[in-house]
Amino acid sequence: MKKALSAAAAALALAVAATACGGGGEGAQSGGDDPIVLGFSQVGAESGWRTANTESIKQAAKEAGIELKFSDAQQQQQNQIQAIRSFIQQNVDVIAFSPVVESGWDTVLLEAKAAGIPVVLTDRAVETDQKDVYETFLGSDFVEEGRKAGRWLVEEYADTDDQVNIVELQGTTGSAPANDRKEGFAEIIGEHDKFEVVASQSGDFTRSGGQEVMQAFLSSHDDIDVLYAHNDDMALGAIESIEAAGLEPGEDITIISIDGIKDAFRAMADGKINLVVECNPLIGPQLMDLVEKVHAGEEVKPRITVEEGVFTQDEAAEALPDRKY
Ligand code: GZL
Repeated sequence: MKKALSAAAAALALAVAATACGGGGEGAQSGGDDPIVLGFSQVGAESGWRTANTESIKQAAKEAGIELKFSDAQQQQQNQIQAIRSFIQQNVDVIAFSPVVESGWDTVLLEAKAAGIPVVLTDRAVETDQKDVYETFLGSDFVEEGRKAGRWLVEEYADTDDQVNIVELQGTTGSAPANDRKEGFAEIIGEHDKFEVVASQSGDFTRSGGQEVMQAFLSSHDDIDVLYAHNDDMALGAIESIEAAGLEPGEDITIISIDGIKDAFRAMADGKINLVVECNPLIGPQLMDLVEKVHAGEEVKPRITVEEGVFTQDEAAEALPDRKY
């Protein structure tokens, strides 16, 4: 009897499960098993970091069974705003994006809020006075990344009282990483009079931008001691200009960079970059976890930062084989 009963119970359980799984396809509202639909607006494809970030997001969505609608804004805010509006029209379940610049998002964020679609910020933050227009921010502490760069430089030049002339390759004008990395670095070196930023200009986070702006720096300054680049791609572009000028990158000009892509580790191992401050792009799994929680109406922390380190030249060769981006 017991055996027969358990077989009937199993059959009933199976029938219920099948119904739940079938869900009638009415979508998430019916509690059915339809995949979460995530609209994601990406900054662009400007750097090695961005490529790795995109790959991490696409792979994580696939593994999580989340339907990803992905849009590449080619570093134009207007394209991101249009993509977000399109996601709203498609009535996606969640919207996530990395805002190319900090300001100018209030209107479209209020539109998403009015449509009842939760928004998750990743990688870069926005400036807004509006309340509750996004659920959480997942990304790095860019001010701290700038401080890490500054602290290493102060230590590296502790034994000299000579003037230290610094040129700075800034990231995309108006972007959170450019603003914050500049702020954090200035906060630390500003405590020591010997450090002077003699030139600072945006290279837009690209290799070509870094090469062009560094060329201009070299043509107007013949006493550059340090290059502080807000990302590896600009540092790698700048190295080409430094070598073209007959100078030794990493020797004649100390180079500090941020991100930690493989090419930067290779350059460090070759003695051409002196320090890399890591900025972790592999946040896809954490993002999908947040998307699921937000979709389920669960509480999430207002800000989630990612773990990242600092790598000196003598650590580069050993670390390179384990680098994932
Ligand atoms: C940082 C990210 C920056 C990277 C650049 O989280 O927004 O944008 O440092 C990328 O390489 O272009």
